[in-house]
Order: sequence, then C-alpha cells, then structure tokens
Amino acid sequence: MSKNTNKNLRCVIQKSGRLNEASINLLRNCGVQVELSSRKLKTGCNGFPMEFLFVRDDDIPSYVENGAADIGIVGENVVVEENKDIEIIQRLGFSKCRLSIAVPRDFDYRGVEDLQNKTIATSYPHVVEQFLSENNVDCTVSTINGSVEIAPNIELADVICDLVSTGSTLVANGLKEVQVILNSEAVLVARKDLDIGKERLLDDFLFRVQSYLRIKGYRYVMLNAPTESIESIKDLLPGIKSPTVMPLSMYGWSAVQAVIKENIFWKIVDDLKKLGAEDILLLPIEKMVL
Ligand code: PRT
Ligand code: ZN
Repeated sequence: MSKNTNKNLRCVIQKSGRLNEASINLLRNCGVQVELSSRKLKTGCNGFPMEFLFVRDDDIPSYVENGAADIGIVGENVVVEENKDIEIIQRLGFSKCRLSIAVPRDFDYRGVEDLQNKTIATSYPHVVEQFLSENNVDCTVSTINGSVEIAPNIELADVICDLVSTGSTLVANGLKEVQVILNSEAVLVARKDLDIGKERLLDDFLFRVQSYLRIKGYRYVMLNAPTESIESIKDLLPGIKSPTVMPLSMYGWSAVQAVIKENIFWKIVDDLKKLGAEDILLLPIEKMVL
C-alpha cells in the first residue's frame, strides 16, 4: 500500500470495541472533536489538522507500518503480537489489562515448567510462543480468536493465555490466573518515516496529549482558613510549586488554592478541617501547561 500524502495527520483508531470510545474521549480532551458517523470508515475532525480511519484493532499496526495512517491508538498487547516496524511514542493510561496464563482451578501450577507437553489456547500465539521458548518449555499453542476461556472446559486445550482485567471471566469459567506474561495499556503508535510537516503536527498533538495526561487525576482545591494555620495547611497542600495564599478581607483569615492529586483529597480533608479550614471546594482542571 502506498503512503498517504495527505497534509493532515492521519490517525487510525478502533472502529468499535473497548478502545473506540476511550480513544475518542482522549482526543476530545486534547481539543480534537472527531466527526462520528457509524457508516464512514474515514472522517475528519474539528480542532486540529487530523483525519481518522476506523478499523479492527488487530489491523492498526499494519496501517501505521505501511503508511496508510501516520499514527494510531491501540493496545500494547496488539502491538507486541503484530510485531510491526512502528514506534510506541506514548503510553496512554487507559484500557489497562494483562495477558496472563490461566489454568483450571484444580490444576496444581508451580511454575512455567508445568506447561511442558500441554496445549495452550490463545489469541496471542506469537507472544505466547516467545514466552515458551524463552523458558525452554515445549507446549502446543492452539490459536483461537474468541472465547478463549471456554477452551479447557470443552477439552480444546489444557490451559489458556488471554487478556484479564478484573479476573471475573476466568472465575466464571472455573479458571485461575497463574502467570502474567505482559502488562498492557492503550498506546499511541507512529510510523517511522514521517516527513517534516507531519513530524511537526505529531509534536503539537503529542504536546496536547502529554498536557492532558499530566492533569488527569489532578484537581484544584480552594479553601478559607485562619491565617495562623496556613503553615500547617501548606504541608498538606504542597501544590505544584507552592500553594497560592491570599488574605481575605476578613481579618485573620486567608484563602488557599492549590493543585492536588484527587485521590489524596479524602485523606487530607479531615486534617484540613481540624486546622480550621472552611468553604473547601474541589474543582476539575480544564488544561494545565507547565
Ligand atoms: O473488533 P476488534 O478486533 O477491533 O476488537 P477485539 O474484539 O479484538 O478487541 P476488544 O474491543 O475486546 O479489546 C480491545 C483492546 O482492549 C484489547 O486489545 C486490550 O488492549 C484492551 N482490553 C482491556 C481488553 C480487556 N481489557 C479485556 N478485559 N480486551 C479484552 N478483554 C477481554 C478478555 O479477552 C476476556 O474475554 O475481557 C475478558 C476478561 O475481562 P475480565 O474483566 O473478566 O478479566
Ligand atoms: Zn481485535
């Protein structure tokens, strides 16, 4: 396939499935509004010189390698399995999962050597074969493309290797996870020979992505407190450089503002109240450019 010569940065994302909505959300949070139409396989967007292709996730690495697209958003598990000549340029922090070996609940698994002479069912034959060969284990790999977890129950295989997130699918099928062979999350991939114009577009896009990833999970906290407590409050709210402290028109009181990790808010809120803090607000942050 010939490389696209379009001036826009062409991005390939999953057509439908677990990555589709999260990819579109990430783009929206980066100021890129993808035009959505259930019938079109190619659309434009508002907010950035970009266009989009929608394909099955397994095809994303090939589209990027052969130049039909410049960049793509796909699970690292697929990138490793497909083994194309492309670059992972940014981990995106969503669709986290692990590719794990799972065995029937009553299988006494002590280590990888217990897979010797067994049959393993998976949709990830290359990753699994590499793992087995690195561990010098002789095990037959049977490739199936869906419902891998059913394989031991129907005697299609002794064990499986599949993606796991909560683990409930394994439990529901009488299996237990015994070995993680790959940790995965969605990644931004790019082709290796972008021209200078597209390199620049990619740098601008990456700057937006990184600004968004940096702010994800952070909130802006505002509160009023007695001025005598400010030093102790500063210890609880270090902020990015330091918190903003301003006197209130009410004598003896100050306003404090700081950026904090959302997950520490509920841990420190009681301590803030004990120090006399009142009118505590926690606000989302729209953008943060450092
Ligand atoms: O149609 P297309 O080929 O594009 O999609 P697909 O059906 O191959 O993939 P899809 O949409 O199911 O998943 C896309 C990507 O999401 C995967 O490649 C992973 O990177 C990521 N992801 C994250 C997951 C999971 N979590 C996940 N739990 N992909 C699949 N699963 C499945 C797993 O295969 C198993 O059947 O969910 C089940 C296990 O989930 P738990 O929560 O019960 O452990
Ligand atoms: Zn797929």
